[in-house]
Amino acid sequence: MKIKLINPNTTASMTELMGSAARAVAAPTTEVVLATSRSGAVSIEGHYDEALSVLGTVDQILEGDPADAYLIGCFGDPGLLAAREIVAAPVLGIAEAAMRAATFVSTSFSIVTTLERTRIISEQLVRNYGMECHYRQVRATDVAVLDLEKPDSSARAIILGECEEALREDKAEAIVLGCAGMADLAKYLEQRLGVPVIDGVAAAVKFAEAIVGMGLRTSKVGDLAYPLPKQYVGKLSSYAPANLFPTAPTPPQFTERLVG
Ligand code: 2AL
Repeated sequence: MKIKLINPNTTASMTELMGSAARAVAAPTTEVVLATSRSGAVSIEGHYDEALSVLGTVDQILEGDPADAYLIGCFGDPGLLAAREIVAAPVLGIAEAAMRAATFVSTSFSIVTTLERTRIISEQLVRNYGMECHYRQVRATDVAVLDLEKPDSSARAIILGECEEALREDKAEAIVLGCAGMADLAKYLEQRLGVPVIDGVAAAVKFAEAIVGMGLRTSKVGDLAYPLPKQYVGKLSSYAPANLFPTAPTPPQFTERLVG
């Protein structure tokens, strides 16, 4: 099967890093295709970065050969539900995949993430995914996303220290890594901490293989139905649904329903 792993930030070296993590766990019969967004921020560290990343992800989903599943490789899962609307193939976000994996191997996990300002994004995801009773805390390290890539940065030591605090203070039983750029740290941390350390990229690959293997597709009834056909104006006019993908049937107008 073909899994397309999309990096919603525009830093190609980070895509390669997550690609290595994805391929390390993928089945021999799985082809992992990598895609880096061509538009938007070099790193995603806030709501604005996230919101503007979504079009780059949409472009990557709609371009090229169709895949059997799509992965959004950023821990905020930016645009996840929008992406699920526009294709029937399963779309997985790495944050959701990591948290769900953590619940299979622990009863309480903490998330170790990047900047303090991204804490709220992770906390909102915890609530959205119904994870409140499975998690202990979001721990921000104030490590910038792009610093994760710098060989001479202290990022690795800082993250290890924060994970140790999570075990000691939160009594966490597992660690969820809160950034795709941490994908290469999972094994390093696990060996030192002695608890499961979950990288969402690897988790998303394995869940995607399972979901595709079960023949499951995204429901096109209700919330995740294809978008309604309508006009889009201004800079986004080319993103009008009818130009790009199948559209949902237009709902009856209120007056039509009254009449009939
Ligand atoms: C991320 C991530 O996974 N990729 C990115 O650019 N920003 N997440 C984060 N918490 O900083």
